[in-house]
Amino acid sequence: SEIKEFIGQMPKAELHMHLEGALEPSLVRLIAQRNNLPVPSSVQEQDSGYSFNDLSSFLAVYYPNMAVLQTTQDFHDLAWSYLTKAHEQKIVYAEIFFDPQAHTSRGVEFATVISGYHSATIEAQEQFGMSASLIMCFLRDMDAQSAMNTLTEALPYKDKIIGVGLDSDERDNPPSKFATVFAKAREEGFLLTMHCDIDQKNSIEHIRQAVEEIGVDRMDHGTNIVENARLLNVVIERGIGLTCCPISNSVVTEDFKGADIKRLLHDGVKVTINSDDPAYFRGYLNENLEFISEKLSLTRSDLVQLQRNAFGIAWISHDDKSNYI
Ligand code: ES4
Ligand code: ZN
Repeated sequence: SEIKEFIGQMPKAELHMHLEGALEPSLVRLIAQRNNLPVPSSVQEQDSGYSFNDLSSFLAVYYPNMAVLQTTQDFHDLAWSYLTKAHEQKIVYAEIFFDPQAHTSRGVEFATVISGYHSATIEAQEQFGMSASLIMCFLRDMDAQSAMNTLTEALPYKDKIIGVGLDSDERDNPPSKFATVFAKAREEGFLLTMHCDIDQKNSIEHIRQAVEEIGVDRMDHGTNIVENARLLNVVIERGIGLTCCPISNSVVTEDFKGADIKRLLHDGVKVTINSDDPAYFRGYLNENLEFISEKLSLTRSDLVQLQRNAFGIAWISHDDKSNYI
């Protein structure tokens, strides 16, 4: 269709995707075989995709699959797989999350993870002229001390990591649990974001903590902010962007609340569209833009605004932004 072509040809930025979530079943199989490891049960039969229907069943496939990732080459190949796909979809700038604790907890060195991922971003710059920056996420279902240890391990690689985030299971793991870690990260010069999921039972309180106690520069998801006029004003005033993931939300939540995204967009909040875990939710950025524009009957001007927002809240210098918008 026309809108699909419009989406495809538009130069785009993506700000919310988890590299480990780009692990396609075919790549799991390939890496398992070259490392002489058992092929995880989730990918044994098919290429038709993974099977899950909510956040915990998703995480129960997502973490075991990562066990195949062992060497620098493995991490490189995973990032390269995403970056080539992103380039095909006309993404010219990407900020990509990674979960070091999901690997260091299995005995993989932090250096192995970061050097594999980083080398792929260098190659993407050289081969495609595409820029990509890494954001290190802490797993919020692990304790704050483990996050702090991870931050300490990351310090020698500061020049390769633009910011820090917070992901995994939000239930009973509020932002305040990581206040000290995020304060230290800010002191070290990292930019800050964190997941504030839309189906969270204390979602407004979590958003409040993220904005007021942690002082985040961005929020991942966070669209429940429509419920609180005061916080909504703070976000608009500070220009805090929201990175939304419509296909992901439609899988792991009852109601993906697309109407909230549209309202925020029209209220001037810097909302963006992203793929989250493209291999798992079976949609890269273009498919997410197609999905949302169909569901919400977005216009071309809405789609352009979503991409202006993405470049506008991207963690790049003002001068670099002018190359894109
Ligand atoms: C995630 Cl969908 C989702 N939610 C929370 N944490 C995550 N990490 C990767 N995908
Ligand atoms: Zn996410």
